[in-house]
Amino acid sequence: MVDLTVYLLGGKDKLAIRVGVGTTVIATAIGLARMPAAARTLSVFGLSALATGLCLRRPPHSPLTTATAATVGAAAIAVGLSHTPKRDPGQAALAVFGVGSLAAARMMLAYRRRRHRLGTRTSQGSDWRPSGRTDPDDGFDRQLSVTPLITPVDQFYVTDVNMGAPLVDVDEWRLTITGLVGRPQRLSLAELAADAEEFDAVMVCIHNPVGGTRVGNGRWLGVRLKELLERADPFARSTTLVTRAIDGFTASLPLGPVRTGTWDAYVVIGLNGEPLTAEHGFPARVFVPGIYGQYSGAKWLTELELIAGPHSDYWSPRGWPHEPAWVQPQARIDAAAPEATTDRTIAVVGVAWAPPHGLAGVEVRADDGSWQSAELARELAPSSWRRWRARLDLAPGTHLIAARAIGRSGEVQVRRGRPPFPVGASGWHTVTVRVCS
Ligand SMILES: Nc1nc2c(c(=O)[nH]1)N[C@H]1C(S)=C(S)[C@@H](COP(=O)(O)O)O[C@H]1N2
Ligand SMILES: [Mo]
Repeated sequence: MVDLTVYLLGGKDKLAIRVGVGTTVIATAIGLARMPAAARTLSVFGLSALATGLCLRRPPHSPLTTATAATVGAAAIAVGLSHTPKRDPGQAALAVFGVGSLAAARMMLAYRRRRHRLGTRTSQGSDWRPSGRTDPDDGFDRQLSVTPLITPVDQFYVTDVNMGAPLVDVDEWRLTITGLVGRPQRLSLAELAADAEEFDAVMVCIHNPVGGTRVGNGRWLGVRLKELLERADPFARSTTLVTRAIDGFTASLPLGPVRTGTWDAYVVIGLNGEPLTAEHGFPARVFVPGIYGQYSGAKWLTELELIAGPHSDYWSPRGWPHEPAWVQPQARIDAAAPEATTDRTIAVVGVAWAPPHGLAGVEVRADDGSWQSAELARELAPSSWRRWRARLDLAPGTHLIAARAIGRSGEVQVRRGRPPFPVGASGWHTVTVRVCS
């Protein structure tokens, strides 16, 4: 179902859900209008109470949602009370007043959190700003600006289980390291920022179809998990690191490779020279370059817990394998068009990635022709994507162009197509071009 939705909607999933909810509300309203009056009152009351409860639940969302929820809730209670047989106007007023003040308090809290989110100040009151450049040079010129080397934050895909990003009050927020540790930690954003370093890496959603856009190349600012965990002095018997987020999402990683640094794992606090945005997990998230986002990228992080034995994560009861899935080498074609000079020469450009060890090469071919090496732009980091370009001289007619990536460990992107479930999509990305005679 999810694969099909992603395939049909691309990055518009949240919009589609909103439209779906809107349609359901209208359909429900029509249905209610045709019900007998008594049943209608009861249903309106029940549904409104349900909607209000859902809107007011944690994690906190926007003040607008809260205000709407409160209004609907108060109206529902008023309607409910005015239809009770022995109605007492005093009681009704009291109930509406009660709901109103609860909602007002809740709304003020949401406003406060929003204010904190918009400010980028840490609890120490000092501004911090990642130092690195965000427009690195890979040697390819603007001609390749079809796909920026570093994905701008507003173009970076967003995938999570929430309709809106949770808002976090950074003054109150702490990252705790708990469980089987000798020295539990409570770290503020400023404390994390003190030890953060920048790194370039591609983040991929396991739902990304071949050629899809649920992948972004970021310049991240993060603290190595290896160092954070050392501060907490983990007990020898701890085997699993559970990462927990404010929305109830969890992802666990085997502790061994994270502790030794075999896996390059980070607690990330910045993206592209700025603090994380709410959508991308402000104030902090986990990221292990090379492992798909759902297994390694908990946003709105609150806790790192060390335990002995396995842990059932957010995705486990939903049928996904327990083991973290690794991103396979993949090449994406972003444009294939005749060069300005001759119509027979097709310029093919794209990006390719093979985190965490890096790309060895990208190859392209037309139809069943032989593979030809593409020119690779300079590598920012092994986990970063690389832009590539190739030229194909083609006879007039329609051609199918394919690209494949080859990883440093020798693995070649395979032809056999596979849907994203359960370990990520595979297959070659292909595009069709027409060469005029
Ligand atoms: N707290 C939380 N973290 C989460 C998720 C989520 O639903 N909740 N989704 C994960 C998934 S499936 C992916 S692919 C990445 C996406 O990160 P992005 O939205 O910043 O691109 O976040 C991961 N982290
Ligand atoms: Mo994902």
